[in-house]
Amino acid sequence: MFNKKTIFVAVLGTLISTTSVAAYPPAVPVTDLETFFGMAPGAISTVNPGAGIYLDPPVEGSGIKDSFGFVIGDVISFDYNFMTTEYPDDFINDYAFVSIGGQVALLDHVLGSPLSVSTDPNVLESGYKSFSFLAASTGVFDFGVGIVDVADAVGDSALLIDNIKVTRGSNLAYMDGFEIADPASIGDVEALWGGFNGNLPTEGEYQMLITTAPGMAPVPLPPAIWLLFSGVAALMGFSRSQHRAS
Ligand SMILES: [Ca+2]
Ligand SMILES: [Ca+2]
Repeated sequence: MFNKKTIFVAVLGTLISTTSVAAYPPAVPVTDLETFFGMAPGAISTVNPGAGIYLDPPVEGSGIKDSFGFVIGDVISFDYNFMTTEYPDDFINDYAFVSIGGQVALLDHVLGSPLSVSTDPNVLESGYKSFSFLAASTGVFDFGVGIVDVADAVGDSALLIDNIKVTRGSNLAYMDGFEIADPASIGDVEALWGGFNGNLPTEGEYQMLITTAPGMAPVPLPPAIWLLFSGVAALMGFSRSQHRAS
């Protein structure tokens, strides 16, 4: 669907750019997200981390999902980096969630992780972290990750995701690092080759970027940077025998 060889760089701070909106799908209403994940209406609001006067409703977002035959006790894990252009002092608490079999759980939020300034000074980020949860029953379930804007559709937030694994006992039962194919997605979701705001994939050469932006578009790096990233990837052992087809 997109050219995976294109190298991207962060524009979270300067997003809502006017030039690339048409090239990327926008975030979608929360009701569309709930349908996509097979959730009951209103499910995403049940994990809203806001409180008191700051309990603003989620308004729009994006997400990815995959499907797998789980056995009770399986451990699902992945790596994520929560990013936002919201100022924590404003208490606009955009949040990310996980979904398994239509059940929703909070992943992270603006006032959750300790956030630090990214390479883009307008972006705060958690840095790559690992998250895991247990499969509570046996069966084939969709599982996925999403992120939502609360209160309004400005002040965008995003997730980098990589290295989804399902571990059964000591065995790796499933793995998706987005090296081969893209997961099912809704809203503004991109497979990125290489780094984003200096964050390299935690597995392989590709990672997924999921945003709340109405057309937040990563922009290509100039060719010299492209080569630099290639070198870094090789040095860190991320090179592969072949890239995905464009
Ligand atoms: Ca927001
Ligand atoms: Ca990967």
